[in-house]
Amino acid sequence: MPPLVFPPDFLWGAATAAHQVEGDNVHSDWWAWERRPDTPCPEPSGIACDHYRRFADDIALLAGTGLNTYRFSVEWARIEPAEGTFDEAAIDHYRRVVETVRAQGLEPMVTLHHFTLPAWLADRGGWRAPEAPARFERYVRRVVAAIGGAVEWFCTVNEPGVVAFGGYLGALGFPPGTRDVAAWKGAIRGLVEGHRRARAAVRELHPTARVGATHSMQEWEADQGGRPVMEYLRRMNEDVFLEACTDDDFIGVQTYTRVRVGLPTLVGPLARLALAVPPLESALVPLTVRRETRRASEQAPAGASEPAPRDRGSGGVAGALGRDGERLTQMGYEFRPQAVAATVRRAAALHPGRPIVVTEHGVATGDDAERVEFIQQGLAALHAAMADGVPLRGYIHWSLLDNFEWARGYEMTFGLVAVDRATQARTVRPSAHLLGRIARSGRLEP
Ligand code: IFM
Repeated sequence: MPPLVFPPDFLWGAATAAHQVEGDNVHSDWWAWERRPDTPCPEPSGIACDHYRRFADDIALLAGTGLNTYRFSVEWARIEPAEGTFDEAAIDHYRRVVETVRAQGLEPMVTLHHFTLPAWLADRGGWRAPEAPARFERYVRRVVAAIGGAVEWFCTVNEPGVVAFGGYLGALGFPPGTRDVAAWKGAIRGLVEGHRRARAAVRELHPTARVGATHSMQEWEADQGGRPVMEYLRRMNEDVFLEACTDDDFIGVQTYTRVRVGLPTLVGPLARLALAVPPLESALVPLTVRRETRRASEQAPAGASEPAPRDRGSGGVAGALGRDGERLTQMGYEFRPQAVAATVRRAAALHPGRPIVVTEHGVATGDDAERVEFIQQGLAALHAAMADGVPLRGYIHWSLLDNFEWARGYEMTFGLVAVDRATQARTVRPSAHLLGRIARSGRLEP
């Protein structure tokens, strides 16, 4: 079999997000959330990977593998710790990060919002607050004015569907932890408007930059009965945002697995009816979310499910299988690297001709050989999609470092580079060398 060849200008990278790696993000909503007595987080983020101080070494490690792109986020809560007060030292810090990335010969891709909000905005309702989109735009203008000249790729909002579903419908243990459909829809509106304003601001200040949102997308599968619920969830978690992004310069796709929705056939038409009637929708959706969360914890091994409050779990069991015999990751997800090609194909069908970048794809595993397999199989499936005409421009792996996995704490290990929590020592894993070799040669050996 000949090698699979990728274009010479392909973006090959690894990603991080500020709160997950920097440490001491004390002015953010997550910092407060992790410390509440009823927090779902098994542990606080604390010093994380100390990346705020160690960024230059980490960027050098990334460059040393052979990758050519670093995707990272700038932290709103650091830059604007109190409303209207901008911290010049924090802005200067990110200027230095961008310079360091460039000095290493890497392409910087900057995410403007990756899950965290300044606590002052969260206290007013977060993305539901009427002023949130305008406040986001004001912050984005400060950032782009400071670093825009050296950055050609901007991601406005990371996984807006996850922010809304995970926090405002309370599905993933994210703040603010509200559990109602009105809050969820209010957050969706705020995130869509925030994205639009940020995109316009980037374009005005830096017309040659490429700007887009990064979307959490699943490879969905449903039986006949499950189809209405599946379509509803896909519309609310993915399509409302994808539709708001028809004018973006690129579509960022982030996929980790396949999700199956199955219900007895007779329930299908009833579910379709209920989801179209607002009062019934308000009752049905939280119920479905609870049911799915329970189902996940029944089928996954200890620690691989959505954790109950304060249930630290075991961090996943190697070789664990799901209810239908499928291989599971530490997160309790089906091990399905090729799911990313299904979602990239769907994004291409929804936005014909628009450039697509896989801005995240990765696996939580304690066995790096699985990560190697995940990368190889994912890239092979993506190559086939490109051969069919999908305009894919890059592949960015999640994550550069083992880091703070939100309401799952530090036990989920997604890193190309291992981080020793006690000493902060870094160890570059074989998967990083593999991805770097593919990046350098532009070839995936079969
Ligand atoms: O760690 C997260 C990241 O913050 C957003 N996308 C999914 C990753 C893995 O769960």
